[in-house]
Amino acid sequence: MRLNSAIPVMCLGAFILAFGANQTNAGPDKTGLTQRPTDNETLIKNGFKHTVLSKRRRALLKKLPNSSVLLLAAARPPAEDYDPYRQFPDFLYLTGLEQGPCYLLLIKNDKGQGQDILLLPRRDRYKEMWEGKKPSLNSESATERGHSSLEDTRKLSKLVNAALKNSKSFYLGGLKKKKLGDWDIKVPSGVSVKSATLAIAKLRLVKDAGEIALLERAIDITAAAQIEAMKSIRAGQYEYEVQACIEYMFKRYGARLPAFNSICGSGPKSCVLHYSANTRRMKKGDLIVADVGANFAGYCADVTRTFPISGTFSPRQREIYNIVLKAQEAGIRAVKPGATLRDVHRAASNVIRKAGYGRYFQHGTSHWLGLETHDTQQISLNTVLKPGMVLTVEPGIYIAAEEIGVRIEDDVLVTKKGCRVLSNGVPKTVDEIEKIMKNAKGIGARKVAPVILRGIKKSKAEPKKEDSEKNPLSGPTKRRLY
Ligand SMILES: [Mn+2]
Repeated sequence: MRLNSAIPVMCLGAFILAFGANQTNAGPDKTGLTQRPTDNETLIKNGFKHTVLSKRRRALLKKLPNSSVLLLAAARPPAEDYDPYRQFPDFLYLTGLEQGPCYLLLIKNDKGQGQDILLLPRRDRYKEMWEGKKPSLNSESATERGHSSLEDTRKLSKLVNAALKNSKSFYLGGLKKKKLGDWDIKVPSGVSVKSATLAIAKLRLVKDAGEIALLERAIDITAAAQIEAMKSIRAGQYEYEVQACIEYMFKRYGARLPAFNSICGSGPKSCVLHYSANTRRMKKGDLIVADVGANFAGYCADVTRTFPISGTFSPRQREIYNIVLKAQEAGIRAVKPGATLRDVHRAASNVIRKAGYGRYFQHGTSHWLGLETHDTQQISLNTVLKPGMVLTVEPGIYIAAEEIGVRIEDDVLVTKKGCRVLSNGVPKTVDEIEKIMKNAKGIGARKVAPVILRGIKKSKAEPKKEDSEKNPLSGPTKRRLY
């Protein structure tokens, strides 16, 4: 979504989904995905294998200096259990747990020997009644999870205070130094308190095979959603209907959440970089920037496509679109081991500048991608690219006076020889987009049974016919939903 300062943009994966009443027997499409993936659980299990998680913690311990302690807290549960819970990405990366309160305590003594302790709450039958069973001290095994030991969260201060007595450095993540008193943790003088986040961010930067598989699934689901949006969009719809179509597809394919607020900006809103109100009614002739991404098991896709509401680009829209596309292709060509995000940005922005639109490209071209949409802000843009890193390439041109905003974003994996575009299944050229939109009737363009909405009366406020292909009001009390 963000450029440079990080423009998050979401991209769609490209696959054509067999979808619809007459397609219940549809087989795999060309990307190999059937109507519903049956291997989501396997992918998640492989991505969060205990042996893999334990290896990550060992790598982190190795990076710590001798005589140090690292304490990482899980995200606290929300004040009300019906509010959403999102685990801190660092904690998820190292433990695979999606709950709090829990703590990870890594201790490295003066001889370089390490301890890897997980603190879990005891089983709480009352909470189970409301929230269901969750991993607890009673249900888990240290050996199975690959920890030196499991401890009760109530022992946190005792364990940390004892470890700090023999240490020189105290690394913290997920909780603040000034809050340590709340946990009865006393830092002895002579122990320096530091942040653990940079060391963990550096580990997270290079993805292993399980992580790449999870990212690919998030991206493929996003691709399906982008394609469905292209097939569904109509003049007269609101932007939030496009968003609904996209997010329905996320859930339909197993991604529980969007990775970030979906950006569906049409007409003048196509020029608002992080627009997420999505409340405008779309008109024939508008472009829409759909910058969206599914979060699959914690891993974030981020794919942007720009397409015309009517299904056909105007000559001017096509002209601007093709400059952005050329810039994006130049940016992708610059992704290879040894280069940096600055090189990628230079390659993309040179194309836009030479075309005379330099001042209309106001954001950076890339950000890292993984367990966060910006994965993470800790990692410098000067970092030298290595195989296994994943980044976005997303130049844009935004001409507010003409209501033309175009952004194209793909998710790219650095490989030994160069790179692989993970989101290349989503149509990207003008011809490909116009072809997929032609005569298409996606899930969001289908009629549903008329519903009774109280309070709606035919009035002068009724939209004029030219605003929409079809009049959405079929009577004084009935609104036909597309
Ligand atoms: Mn992005």
